[in-house]
Amino acid sequence: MVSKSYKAWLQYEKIETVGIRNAYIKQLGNIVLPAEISEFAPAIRELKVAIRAMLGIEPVVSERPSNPSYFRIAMASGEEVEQLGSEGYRIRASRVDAGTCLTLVGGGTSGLIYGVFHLLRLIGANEPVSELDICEKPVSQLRMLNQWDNADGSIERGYAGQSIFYRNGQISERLDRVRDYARLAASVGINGISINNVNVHKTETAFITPGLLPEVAKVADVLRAYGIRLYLSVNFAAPIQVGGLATADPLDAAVQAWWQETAKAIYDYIPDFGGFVVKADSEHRPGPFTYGRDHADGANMLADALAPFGGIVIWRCFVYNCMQDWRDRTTDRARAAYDHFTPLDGSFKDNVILQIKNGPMDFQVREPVSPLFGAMTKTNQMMEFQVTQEYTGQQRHLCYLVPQWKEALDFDTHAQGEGSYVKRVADGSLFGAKHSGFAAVSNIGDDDNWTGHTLAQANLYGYGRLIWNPELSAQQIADEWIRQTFGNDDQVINVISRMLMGSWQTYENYTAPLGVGWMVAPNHHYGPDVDGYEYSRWGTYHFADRDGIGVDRTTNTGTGYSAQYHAINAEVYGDAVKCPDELLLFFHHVPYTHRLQSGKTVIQHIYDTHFEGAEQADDLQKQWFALEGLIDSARYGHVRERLREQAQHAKQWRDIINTYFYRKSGIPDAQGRTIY
Ligand code: GCW
Repeated sequence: MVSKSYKAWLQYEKIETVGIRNAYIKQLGNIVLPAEISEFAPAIRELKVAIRAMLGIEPVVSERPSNPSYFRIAMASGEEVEQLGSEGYRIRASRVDAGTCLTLVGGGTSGLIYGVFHLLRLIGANEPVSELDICEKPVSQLRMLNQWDNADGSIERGYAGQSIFYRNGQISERLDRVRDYARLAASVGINGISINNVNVHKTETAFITPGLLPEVAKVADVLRAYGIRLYLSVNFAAPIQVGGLATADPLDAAVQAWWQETAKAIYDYIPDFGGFVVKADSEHRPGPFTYGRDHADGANMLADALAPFGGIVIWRCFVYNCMQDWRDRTTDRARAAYDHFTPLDGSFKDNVILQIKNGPMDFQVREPVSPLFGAMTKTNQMMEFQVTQEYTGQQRHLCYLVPQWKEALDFDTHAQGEGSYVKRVADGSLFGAKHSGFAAVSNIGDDDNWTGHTLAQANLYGYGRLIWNPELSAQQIADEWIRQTFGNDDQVINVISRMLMGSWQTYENYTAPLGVGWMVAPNHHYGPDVDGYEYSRWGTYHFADRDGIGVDRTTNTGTGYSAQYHAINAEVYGDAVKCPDELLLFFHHVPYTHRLQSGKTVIQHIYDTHFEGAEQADDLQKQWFALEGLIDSARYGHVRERLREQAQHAKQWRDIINTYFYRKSGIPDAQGRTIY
């Protein structure tokens, strides 16, 4: 029996209200399908499964209508082919003789799949379909998930069990779970998955060799059925490690030839292979620097190998010095990606895309947008988000991240004057990029509910929906997800929606304040440790002492990072008076008595938000209690447990942070609350 947590947002609950159900039965009871579309195509199979479950009938499939009202499915023809593109679709209702014809036209097989899922979403929300007139296609081109899964079954930064792709050093023999993942992913428009960790270890380095390609190809087959292309993370030193060469120098002819042959072998097995994801010269991974070459040399060499087959190279910009000395006040990790990559603008091949993390550091609860967006006008770029909650509570805490991502996408870079939003870089329109889009580190594993915390399913869902169309609001996405996951009860929707929407702010309140970040325990990154990274080799500092806190990234007295933004933003960030409160300590080192725009001092803000955050976390539990009996007991009980842990852990955060800053600053809480 498949559990409700496993079904995630594809519940297909039976519609109990007879009137509503009958209206759907009338419209969808007869599926009219042209001979060119197989009844066994994933889109049609999905539709039938859902109709059976939600309407309790077996739909009649025929080539000509057999009912007065019917549901016609077709592939685009004529003008529509271009209008819709292969991923677009149209759903339209029109009057026919004695009834209504609902038509779904898919621009291609992917469009058909997306169209079916759209319609099912509407039915799940009990929306009427007899007046529909919808035309959709994705705003962004590449809509990827990055698995950080290892062949041994572990997942780097995974918080939901073991990998669904691998077991005991091998690609899983049973791929049903991968198929179900593909379904979930396709239902929100994902069209690419890189199936192995960007830190490519020994076994995975050999995925691109003929010995293992047949196994990889089986995964590709499963994904392909749902319109998803397979990508692999590759090891830049593969020519040495599996190719038997003495070097991996990108300008060496033998190395180039090796990658070309390798690409050819890959495409023999996987004709629609997406391409490579590369983490090079980053956190001890090999890369072109070893040979005195730059990142364009490295990326272009791989791009040349993939070009004949239409593949792309996704080159990550997470390159920084992770062994910084604390006495060196000029090296700034935040500056690194920009400093490394902007001089190379225009020198990358057109099948290279730079994958840039949303912020300049590393997926903290609050960071400014990476200044690389808007700084490279002649280079393909894509956004990298982290759906897995490495720094945002590791799926033990509730943290709905769509509002955070939205903020990044709505940021105005001013690269080409007002309105140069990050979302327009990511959709390729701002600089007319050939390739663009999104990637995100996935949050799933083999836990029954996929994501560890059942409510963390909303982040996976939300990621897909948001990048399909960045104009959707976080609220709208939350609402859709709740209806499909938990049904249409108003109270359930209101409560969960309120919980989700406030959860990012709540998490920020009781963790690192005012954009400073990094107050987590080193290595595993869970729980408070204010000085954990302050005294480690990783160069991620808050510089708190008895007088003040924050990192001076201004031009006059600091690292100069603020000047990596276009003038208007540089001016705001560079000025402690104008800088938005939530990012103050990211850009400035200030005394604890510095007054924020909110009117509070920095120290009082720290105390207030921490007391408030812990209360809000406690309140999340109480809100959830109201749902007892309104949702199934298994999911209710599981979430209740997670929220209980969160509430307790939030108190620990509160106390550790507050006592640290009280003892550092010597300034008491104006409200005299308990600080240890
Ligand atoms: O967020 C950090 C993680 C590493 C990760 C790295 C990266 C895959 O702590 O675990 O490595 O970023 O993005 O490459």
